[in-house]
Amino acid sequence: MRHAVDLLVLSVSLAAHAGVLHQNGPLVTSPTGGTGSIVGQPISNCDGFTVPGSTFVFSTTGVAATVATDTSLAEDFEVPAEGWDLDTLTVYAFQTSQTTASVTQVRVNLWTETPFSAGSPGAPAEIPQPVLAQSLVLPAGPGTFVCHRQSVTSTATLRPVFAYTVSLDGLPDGGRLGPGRYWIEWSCAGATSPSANVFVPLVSPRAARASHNARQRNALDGSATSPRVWFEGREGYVAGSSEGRPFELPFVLAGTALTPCPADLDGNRTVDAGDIGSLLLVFGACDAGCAGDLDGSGQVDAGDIGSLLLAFGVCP
Ligand SMILES: [Ca+2]
Ligand SMILES: [Ca+2]
Ligand SMILES: [Ca+2]
Repeated sequence: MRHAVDLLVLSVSLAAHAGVLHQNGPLVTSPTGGTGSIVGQPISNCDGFTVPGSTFVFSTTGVAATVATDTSLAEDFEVPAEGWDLDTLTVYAFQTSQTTASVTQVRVNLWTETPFSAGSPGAPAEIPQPVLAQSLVLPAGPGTFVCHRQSVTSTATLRPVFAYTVSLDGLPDGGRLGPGRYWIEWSCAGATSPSANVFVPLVSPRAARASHNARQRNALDGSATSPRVWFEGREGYVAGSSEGRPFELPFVLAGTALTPCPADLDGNRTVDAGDIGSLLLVFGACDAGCAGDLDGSGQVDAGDIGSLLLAFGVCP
């Protein structure tokens, strides 16, 4: 019984640190703006965009991220110095004419460089590869209604967007990421009728985020049969006449922001015998604050072994 109580206390103290790590939104432009049959419901209106040289207003309700058509999306995020332990990814999606949550599966991958592929505009000499050779194939879960996605001016269109939250524990090292810039890639599978296409709405209002740079894996010319390549998404892009404009995609990363763990000398987030070995290798005088001088005495000695033993176990 005593043991069970201790475990409960442990899980509570861990849960206290878990939470939203990155919020790449927003999406809802009016929490109660729906009219007609969706009166009072939250809506997400597109930001209109007039294509240069014309009067046509581009209104991007969503961009494709469909397993069946081999299309996907990627967005970037920055992990700070101590690193993160990712738990979940939440993405937002709708399917044409679907009124209930219809996405069944989310496929996820991770990149440590901007996604490019052979044939991408501006592709580097060495084409980067995703972290996983095969994307994670994850059940989409029940889906939660978020808002209705609509054109610039409509407030009564039924195009319900649902949030889907999937586990990232299948990423290498259980989703633990060191500091740096990453890209998360995702694609969805859902109902096949009336169309298998799954769309992801854009961050709205657009001005809520700077540095728009979402990437799409799709056909450069928009044709269903053309090769899929990575490129920067541009709404209103018309080859030869309009460069269009980049955009952002909403997503949420949740998990734990890792805290400093100075006794973890080899950086595996556990203080163990390996760290004692690392400490013995640097035994002796050193500059204050050197790795291994855990008590800041200006030398690595028995006192630091004591400090290390006190920190033994999984880093917080
Ligand atoms: Ca971005
Ligand atoms: Ca260690
Ligand atoms: Ca010391």
